[in-house]
Amino acid sequence: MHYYRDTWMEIRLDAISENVRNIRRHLAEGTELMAVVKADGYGHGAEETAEAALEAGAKWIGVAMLDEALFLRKRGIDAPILVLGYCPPQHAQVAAENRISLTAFQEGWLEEAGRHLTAPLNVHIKCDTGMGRLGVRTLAELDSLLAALKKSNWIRTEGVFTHFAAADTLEGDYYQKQLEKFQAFLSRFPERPEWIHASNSAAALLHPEAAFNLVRTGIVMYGLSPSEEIKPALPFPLKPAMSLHSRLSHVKKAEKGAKISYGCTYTAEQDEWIGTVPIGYADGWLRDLQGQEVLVNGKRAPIVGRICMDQCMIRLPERVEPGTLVTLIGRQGDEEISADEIARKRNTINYEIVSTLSQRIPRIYKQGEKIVKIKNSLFS
Ligand code: PMH
Repeated sequence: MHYYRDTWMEIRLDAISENVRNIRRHLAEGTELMAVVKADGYGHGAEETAEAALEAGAKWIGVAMLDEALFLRKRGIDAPILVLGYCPPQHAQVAAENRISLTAFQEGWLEEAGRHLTAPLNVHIKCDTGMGRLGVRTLAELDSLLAALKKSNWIRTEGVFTHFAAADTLEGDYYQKQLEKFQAFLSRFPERPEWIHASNSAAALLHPEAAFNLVRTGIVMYGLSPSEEIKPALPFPLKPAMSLHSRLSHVKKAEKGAKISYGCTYTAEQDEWIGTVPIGYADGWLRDLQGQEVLVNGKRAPIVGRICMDQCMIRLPERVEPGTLVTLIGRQGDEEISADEIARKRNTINYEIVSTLSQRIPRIYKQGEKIVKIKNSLFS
């Protein structure tokens, strides 16, 4: 696989493996790990991330939708997969045929899914203990769901789960409330399903003792903290897997007073060296990153003027050669620009930064310094 543009993302698969091994070491004996690889592995590549996580000991794969699960099956991933989000019941048979487990929380859904099934389907019951997104909300609702499940011919209750809304804060009251509510839901099961899970990354790392027999970790697998607040409380150092790079396509001297980019929002205050970087908002390098710094020869250089669709301009500390490496996320020498720094600049969270870098950016997969795979979605 080739790519011909001077902008690329590097994904360190060995970093993902190391993060997964560290999480597993931290978990209580008997707690397994579900690698959450929805949204193309938070932008890192679902297939590659799933493979690295499974090799490092993950038992389950978690995705948001059936299409993502089917993609992984097509790519030969054989591990158990759970669709964490809603799947329309008329597609239950497709899930069953591909040994994909679905999330269930409505009686009507069970009835409708049952009408489409001609093979066994595994479901995990979702309890809403305070996230307010999906799930049964009362014990009575759960009781009637369990009664409906008992009558179903093809549907087997393989798991039960909930999702925490505020595990990524140091103040643990809401987490505790949700945990207690989940315990109450669990007590209604005449027989405990095989898999019981609640924890996301933050809960898995901060409360490993309450992890039941499965945790669903996404962000820490990729080497990023669930929040800035809990970063200092994390039990081991995380290794960010993703870095983002480019090369200067043009270097010029802008005379004092020269304007840069659409809208002429930047004016050179003196004679300045300006470099052009071939990455823009259509790559997910959005316009609100104007002013953000990038790394050139180990030094910080700010983005000046508006970010265009495919390019942006930076003010260089000195004249450098066209073709010089530009690091937008990652390390050069002693300087580092983290996904957290980009998130702060954009007033958002690191999850959003890594998962919205567009598929137009080629992905270079590495084990250590060795390139093991190149993916360019424009050609696949
Ligand atoms: N389980 C469910 C149901 C999720 O929705 C997510 C992440 C995870 C586990 C993993 O969380 P982590 O990455 O913090 O470990 N879901 C989302 C979301 O919907 N928006 O941001 C993260």
